[in-house]
Amino acid sequence: MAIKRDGHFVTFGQHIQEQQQQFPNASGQFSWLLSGITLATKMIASYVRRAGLIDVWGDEGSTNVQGEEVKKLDIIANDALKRTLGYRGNVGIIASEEDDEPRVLQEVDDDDSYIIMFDPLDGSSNIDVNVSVGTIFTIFRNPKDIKGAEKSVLQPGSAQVAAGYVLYGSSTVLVYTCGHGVHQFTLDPQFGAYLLTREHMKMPEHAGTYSVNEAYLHSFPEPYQRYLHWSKHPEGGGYSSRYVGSLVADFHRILVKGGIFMYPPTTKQPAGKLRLMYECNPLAFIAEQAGGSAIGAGGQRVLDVMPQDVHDRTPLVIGSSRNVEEAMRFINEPVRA
Ligand code: P6P
Repeated sequence: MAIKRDGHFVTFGQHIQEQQQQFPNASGQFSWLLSGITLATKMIASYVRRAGLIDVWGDEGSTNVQGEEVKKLDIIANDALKRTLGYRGNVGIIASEEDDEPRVLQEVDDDDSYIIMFDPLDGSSNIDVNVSVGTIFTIFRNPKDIKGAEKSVLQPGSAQVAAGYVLYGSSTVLVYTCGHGVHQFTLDPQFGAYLLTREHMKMPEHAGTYSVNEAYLHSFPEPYQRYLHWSKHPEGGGYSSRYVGSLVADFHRILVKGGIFMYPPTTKQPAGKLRLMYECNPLAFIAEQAGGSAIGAGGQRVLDVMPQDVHDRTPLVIGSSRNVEEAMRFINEPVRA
């Protein structure tokens, strides 16, 4: 149910203004920036909701820097975000998962300049079969003392000033944090506005659900296999399994209901499949703000990882704090023969 304050719905714009008050020296530029992202996601939602009626199914014909088939909707989403953010005077650098290199929009040298990174349409291969997809974004300050976009974007996740995602699911929901809690908005197609529907979200400390692609079980490192065996065993966790195969959908379920998601290293992708900057950092920021945890390679907190390249990948274990602790007890153990 949409939340009301003094009898009125709370829009995303209003909420950002309220949050703005937490940043005494903010100049209102930040909310202008976020409104550019929400505008783009409304455009993306309109295409996603008409897939099949308009020609947005299938491949565009090229492969991206990740070596993945580019879907028609990937291009539309990428263009919508770059177009709406391109006119926001305080965006210094844009980095998209779809593009080879970070794109310097403008050399903005005042303090209020930002870097925006995004995965414009995560899980886009699910579009053709009507499964939820998502947009993931993260915002950093653009450091004045570092020259060159390639270097400026290489910041640890702990330096994020905001992060969020939009899930194009049974409804279109936007979830974001700017370090003061996690808040959810639902797009009202009649108003064309995102209305506050959950505020100060807290992930349940524990839940009996795990989420992983078990097809790769035999290529996971042995401690992960041991955890998964325990998690489903009646004398172990006795957990059930849910796996959509669209990261934003799997994460959102865990944010609301608890549980654990993992994408371990595999033989094919020993560094993990998921992208550190565009996927894991934003979701880790949200998870921790909601009381959960997010762990990357070598048991390191995702938000502490120092990126080497904007397209770095990482293994990911994310979710309810006690579920992650349980898993890490197995994963941190020495490999057994
Ligand atoms: P797999 C989608 O391609 C994606 O990047 C994430 O949305 C999702 O969690 C993951 O890949 C699914 O990967 O190997 O299970 O198909």
